Amino acid sequence: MLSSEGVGQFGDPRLARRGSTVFNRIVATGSLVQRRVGKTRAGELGMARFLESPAVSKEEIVETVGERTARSCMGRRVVVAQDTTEVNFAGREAGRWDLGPGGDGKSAGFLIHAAVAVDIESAAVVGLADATIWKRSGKIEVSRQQRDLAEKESQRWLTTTRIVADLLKDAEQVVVVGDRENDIYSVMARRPAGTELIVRAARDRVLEGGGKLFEEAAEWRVLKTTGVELEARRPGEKRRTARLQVRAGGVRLTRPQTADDGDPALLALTLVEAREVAAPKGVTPVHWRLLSSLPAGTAAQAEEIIQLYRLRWRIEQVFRALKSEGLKLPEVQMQNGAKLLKLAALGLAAAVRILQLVDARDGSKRPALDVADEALIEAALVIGPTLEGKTMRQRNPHAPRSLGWLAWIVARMGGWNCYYKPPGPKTMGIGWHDFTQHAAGFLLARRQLEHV
Ligand SMILES: [Mn+2]
Repeated sequence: MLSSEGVGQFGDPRLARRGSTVFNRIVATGSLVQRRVGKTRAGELGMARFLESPAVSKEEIVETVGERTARSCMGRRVVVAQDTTEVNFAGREAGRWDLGPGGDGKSAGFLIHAAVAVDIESAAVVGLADATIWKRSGKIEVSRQQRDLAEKESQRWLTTTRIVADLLKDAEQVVVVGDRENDIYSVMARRPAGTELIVRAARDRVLEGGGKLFEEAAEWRVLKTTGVELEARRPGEKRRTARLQVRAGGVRLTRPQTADDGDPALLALTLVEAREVAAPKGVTPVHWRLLSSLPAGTAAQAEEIIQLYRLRWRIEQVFRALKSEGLKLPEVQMQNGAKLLKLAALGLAAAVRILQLVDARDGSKRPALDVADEALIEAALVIGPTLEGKTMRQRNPHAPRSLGWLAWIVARMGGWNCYYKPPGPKTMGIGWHDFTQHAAGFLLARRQLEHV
């Protein structure tokens, strides 16, 4: 089996093969619906058996994908964006669906906390580093219980940061980035060695000497005004360039009463404030207060922190590809909760893969090893030339072994004719599926020749 497309060993080569097939079919069809992914009755049953098998766990799927991401991150500077998202099946009762309650306490739902590695240089998604997928237990009614739950769920930020730090220890730099939910004193205070952090501040914390965090920055002078590209966050919205006033300085946060006594009484961090000026009518102006372990002694350093925080949009894009656009996880009809959570793990990995393929088609110079292992690349070196035509337009213009080169081959296999518009996610998905099948055939034949 091709290790690069495996989603786990599961202690059984047949399950490993089945998992790989299901994963590739999800990417190819852009769907999580059993009938579409399975295609035939046999395919449907294969998918059902895979998800039902007690030997298949969402943890092994996530770990397998995470190890691949770790290899791709070696020697690179990466932002690891982490965030929680809820998958909510509105209008369906939690009990009947064998799930826990969603955030509204009524409808069935579950949670995904994911960490996605993003290349700092190119803003490309490198891969899924880690994910925890779980359902809430019991009803959320009592306020005390709600608090406990909130605390338990906030633990994820710390646990995930530690897993990421260990997993990506061979990266040149790891900057863990989180939104306002990540503004938890204990999480910031216990930052693992070898990682940096950027967190959007949610709380107006008390500083050493009695001042307040938000007032502090307001008094600083503007270091520079800079344009920052903001992606569209919802359909109908346009990508725009925001003009941000940048202020920065060092702050010393005091430990809040809610924090653990074991945490340090003071925490020295950098605060960067980015405030949008001249925002267009109808949009909420950007106002970010970012706490970071990185220095911001110069305007350039402060701007770098803002640019790194901005890369967080890529995890939002992954969640959208899994939920609303693309794979449409909340529309899946699968009443077995355990199966559904495994499907969510496969879907999350597939959403990342689809984004990577779409990123790659723009002629990336990054290594093809980001999405495929050495065996697949060797197969591509043989398959590639057979897809080239006589005219210049029909020749692969990219350097062999680059991601752009591999994406060209995948697009051709997906039916792209080298002319007109660039291949879309559908073409890339189908192409990826067909390419891995051809490559598997090629590698099998080569192995047999070697053993003659
Ligand atoms: Mn969030």
